[in-house]
Amino acid sequence: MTTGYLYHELFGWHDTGTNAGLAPSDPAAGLQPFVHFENAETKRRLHELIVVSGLIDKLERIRPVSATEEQILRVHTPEYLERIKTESALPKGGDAGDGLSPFGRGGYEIAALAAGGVITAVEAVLNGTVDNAYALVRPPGHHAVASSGMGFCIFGNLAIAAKHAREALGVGRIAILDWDVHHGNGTQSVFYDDPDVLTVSLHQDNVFPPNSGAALERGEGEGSGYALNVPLPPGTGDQGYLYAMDSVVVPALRRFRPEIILVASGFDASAMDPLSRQMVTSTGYREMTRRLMDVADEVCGGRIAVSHEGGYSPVYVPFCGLAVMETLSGQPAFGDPVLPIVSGFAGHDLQAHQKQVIDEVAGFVADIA
Ligand code: 6DK
Ligand code: ZN
Repeated sequence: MTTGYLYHELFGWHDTGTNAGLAPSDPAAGLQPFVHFENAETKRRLHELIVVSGLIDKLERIRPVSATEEQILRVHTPEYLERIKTESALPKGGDAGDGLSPFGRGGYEIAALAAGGVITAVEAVLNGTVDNAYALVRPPGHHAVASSGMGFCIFGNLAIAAKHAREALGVGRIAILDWDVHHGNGTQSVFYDDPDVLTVSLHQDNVFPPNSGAALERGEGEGSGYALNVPLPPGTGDQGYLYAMDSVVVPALRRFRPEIILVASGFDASAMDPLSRQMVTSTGYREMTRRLMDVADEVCGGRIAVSHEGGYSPVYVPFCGLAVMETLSGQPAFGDPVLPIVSGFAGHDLQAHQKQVIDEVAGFVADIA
């Protein structure tokens, strides 16, 4: 088993500043400056754990190539691309659209490297250089829509890679699973009317974006039925997530039979995350990856390309990411010293109100042709 791994130091240099990703600091309102939640730490520490654990020696390092303007324009409008390039050339940079998504000078080049990194990882899987791949990119991408960034995202990294696979590499059907705790609204919007790209988002019910990702968002026109949303109640843990994998994700992938599975992998559903209220442990992420690999073996020759999204616990994101990469590469567990604490929390079992939501969405899987 060969697993590709992509990381670049420039991803750590994407500058989100000190407005915390909530609102600009405002002393009169009592809002103190605070480092943006989407800062380099979680991802840099994940990379460092990959190195220190020795897993790096078992992975095939992939070098990112920047996305071209043509590739970015398959998802974004020319006006938006120009605005990002213009703001990126300013001494203090700019914001991708909602005031939560700042970037420093040169942010365009880093965002283009992140999008290009996901393209590079997807190409490596498709051309058989590696069996599967993990792109540890930053900034994240799954909230970005055609004409704007939002929610810490500048370009829709996975959407751009999926479009590239479809339009330049001739791939037919693609499935995108998003297990970031926030709704993958941007990715979904790009393929909402497209029956050849199945999007499945597991997220905490109505966290971000506001009023986005309801179970009844199911695609439109020809794409009707090819968007699935599982809005999990707060407090959902390993067993709830695994039940969603077993009763929605895996059956949907079996019916859809994609040629490759892409994953928007945030670790903000973890029990340690400051921005959400879910309970997932590194064991949960390990098992979700295992189930995904099993169905990928069945339907698409094991082809999986993972793109990093959110996750805001500097302590826990590294162990969750390591668990995913160990599983992808078939390597034994290095160990997670936080696991005894988080798996000791009550509430990991599947609860009735969680099951009810998941079962409702499971009923939609039969509409996939
Ligand atoms: N906003 C992401 O993890 C980004 O999905 C998540 C962005 C969430 C912002 C949520 C939030 C507030 C809260 C209070 C007031 C205003 C805004 F894209 C990823 F990085 F992956 O808490
Ligand atoms: Zn998120």
